[in-house]
Amino acid sequence: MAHKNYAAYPFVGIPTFLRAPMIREDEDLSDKEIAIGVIGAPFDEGCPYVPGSRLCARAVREQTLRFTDSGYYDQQRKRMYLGEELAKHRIYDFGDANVIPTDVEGSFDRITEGVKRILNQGALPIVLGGDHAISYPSIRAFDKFEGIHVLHLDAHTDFLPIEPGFENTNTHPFRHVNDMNHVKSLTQVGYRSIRDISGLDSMAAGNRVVTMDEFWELGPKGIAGLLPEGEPCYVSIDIDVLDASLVPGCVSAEPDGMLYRELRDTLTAVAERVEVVGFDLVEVAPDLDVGTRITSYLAAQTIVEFLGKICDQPYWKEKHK
Ligand SMILES: [Mn+2]
Repeated sequence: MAHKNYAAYPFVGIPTFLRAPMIREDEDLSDKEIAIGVIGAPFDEGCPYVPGSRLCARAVREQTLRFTDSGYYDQQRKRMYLGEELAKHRIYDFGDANVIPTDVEGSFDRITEGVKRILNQGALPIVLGGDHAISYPSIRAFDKFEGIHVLHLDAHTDFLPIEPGFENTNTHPFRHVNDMNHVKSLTQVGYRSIRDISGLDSMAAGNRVVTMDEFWELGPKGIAGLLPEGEPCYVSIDIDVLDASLVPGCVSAEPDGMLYRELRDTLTAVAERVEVVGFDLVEVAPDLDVGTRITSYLAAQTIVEFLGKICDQPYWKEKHK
């Protein structure tokens, strides 16, 4: 009689992303077929209030141990996703970029290098924050692309002006992104914080800023329709795009945000509309979370469902036969 695989229980084992094999820093990758590379960017010095998102990547990895090793079942579409990627072992966990406290620029350089290492394999990088400051070094890594579009899902626009000595907080990254030559457009969705006035600057800079009222008018497909069809796109997900009631483990949580299904359906529509070339998820602070770890769990589920939809697209299947 076959024995149950006890390692499948979430409290057993070393938490790499979906139990993917771990890649060492100096490892030769030439014999590996890597389609998806996960990297942690455990940096939270950009946080202006209560820190803690440096532990986001670790907590999200742990929550991914709750998913099965044969993919996930989509209740809307009544079928499995991610089965092939898991069965063929195409997902690898590249560990964490070496973040060193107070060495902001060095840490950012190592995040960029880590994302580039994944891109050099022709693989899709998934970057686990950290706070939102890490999207700057992550998106910077795509500079060899002819041009990418950036979709940013967040209650805030993170677009404060850059001043000497005040340029790398989690309220600055999209000001940097706005200035990158390889970034062809920036679309920011979910804007609603009444504390954040940087959205006005972003609009003035010509970016598309979508408030929650506009989100509800447009719907997920309408949001995806703001992006140019078939073009390469990087997606940055702040967990605070979800409503505050859903994300107790996020210090920047705001009311009047998305339901989970609204975020999921938006990401699905985006995966179907553009070619997703990478994404990040940031701002989960596990020590602030409740005992069920619901914020980390929602983050893990968001990533897993988005990845499943990306891997189901014709552009993906063509590239990874
Ligand atoms: Mn935010």
